[in-house]
Order: sequence, then C-alpha cells, then structure tokens
Amino acid sequence: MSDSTTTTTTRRNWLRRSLLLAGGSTSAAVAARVADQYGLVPPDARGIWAPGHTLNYASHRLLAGDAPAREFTRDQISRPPHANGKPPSDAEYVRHRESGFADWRLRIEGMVERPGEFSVAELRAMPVRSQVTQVACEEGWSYIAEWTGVPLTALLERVGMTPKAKYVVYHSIQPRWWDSIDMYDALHPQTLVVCGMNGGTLPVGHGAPLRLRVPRQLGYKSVKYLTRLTVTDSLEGFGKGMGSFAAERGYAWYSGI
Ligand SMILES: Nc1nc2c(c(=O)[nH]1)N[C@H]1C(S)=C(S)[C@@H](COP(=O)(O)O)O[C@H]1N2
Ligand SMILES: [Mo]
Repeated sequence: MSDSTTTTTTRRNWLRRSLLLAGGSTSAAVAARVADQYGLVPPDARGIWAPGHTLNYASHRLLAGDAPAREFTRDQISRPPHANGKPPSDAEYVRHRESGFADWRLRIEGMVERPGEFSVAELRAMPVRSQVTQVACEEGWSYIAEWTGVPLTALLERVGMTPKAKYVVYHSIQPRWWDSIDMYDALHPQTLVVCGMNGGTLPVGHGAPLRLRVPRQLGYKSVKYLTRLTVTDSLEGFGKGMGSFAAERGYAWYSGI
C-alpha cells in the first residue's frame, strides 16, 4: 500500500468515526463542520435543512461509498411498469416523436476536452450495459424494470472530462426537470444514459428516447427526455445554486437509497 493510500484510508476512517459520533450524539452541526472540510456538503444545505441534508449525504458517501444498488432477476420485472406523469405534449417533442427521434441529440458540454453531441443511434452503437433495478418514487410506489444504456462514466471518458469536475448537471426537454449528481454517482457503473427498457426501446412514458438512470437514488433523480449534460466544478450558476429544480422545491438534492 502506498503512503498516499494509507493517509486516505486513515482520514476516511477518522471522518467516518466523527460522523457516526456526531450523528449518534444528535450534534449534526459537528458532522456538518467535518463534512465541510471534506467537500461533502450538498448544494441544498441551507437554513434549517443544512445539518440534516449534510449528515445524510456525507454519511452515505462515507459509509456506503460505491455500494451498488440492488439488482433483480428478469422474472421480478413489474408488468406493466408504472409511468409517472404525462409525456411532453409540446410541438417540439411531438415532432421528435413522430420522426422516431432521428434528430434527438444528447449534448455534452462544460468541463470536457471534446464537447459534442450524440444521436440515439450513436449511443446505441456504444458498449451498453443492462441491469434490472427498482425505480422508487418519493411518493411511495415503485417498480422493477430492466434498463439498457451507456454507462455515464464511459461517455464522460469519451468526451475527456477534466479532473477538476465535481458534478454532472443534466437537462430534459421539460425545462423544470434539470438535476445534478456528484462524481460518486456520475462515475458509478450503474449510472446509465438509458436508451432501452425491458428488452425494447425506451417507451415515451418512461422518457423516450433517452433518460438518465441513477438507481442509487430516488426516482426523481432519473430524469426523462434527456437532452444535455453539463460537466462542472460548481453548481452555483445553475438555477438558485441548489443543484436541481426539485431541491428548490424542497426535495433533497441527495436522495440515496
Ligand atoms: N422529465 C421528467 N423526468 C422525470 C419525471 C418527470 O415528470 N419528467 N418524474 C420523475 C419521478 S418523480 C419519478 S418517480 C420517475 C418515475 O419514472 P417512470 O415515469 O419511469 O415511472 O421519473 C422521474 N423523472
Ligand atoms: Mo417520483
């Protein structure tokens, strides 16, 4: 083990202990101070929510680390799946839908060496991964489906993400549905830019032609009708700087499960 690994491990253990102690003694503010030192303060840590959101985010990151979301077997797939909300009805989306999404592009920009656009066909031609995971909505319902897509980490590598990047902000053709994740989730092998579901193409109700699947967090982080990714080291320039529209509405930015 190299020196730097030893130092990192020791620090991590110490931080882990501090967070557990702070959590256990209900002094979440202490945990918040510790988390701050390690850059584990979520963007929606504001006002009365700050200690709770921070404790939740920092302890998940330190205790669960890269732990994968549970994967199920194909016979556990829910039939039919539950589609949430209505698909976009604006003229632009309807046009895309009628042309089989031939002109749909996923744009990747920000802190990358080679910003650019990918068509759905280009994404389908890349190495894809399939996994059976659960979509858990904050409202209490859930369903299990098989998702097929390009791991986000592969896409980020392809466009040459710069090492200083800290977050990936993602946007939908539905303007309110923008959100962001940190690099723990962005680089996690289960985080996919999904183009297929249950063995077929992604249905309109579930986000056609592309959606992000972040199976380690609640359903609302899995934004449908995905159009654009922005790689950044700060969430300040996006909306109110809280990391997502949902966070501005009172939902936690980090909703690990
Ligand atoms: N663009 C967009 N993405 C979205 C939503 C939406 O309404 N629009 N709903 C979210 C919520 S709250 C959940 S729980 C999941 C549900 O996924 P489903 O529609 O496949 O069931 O999608 C999320 N992504
Ligand atoms: Mo949801």
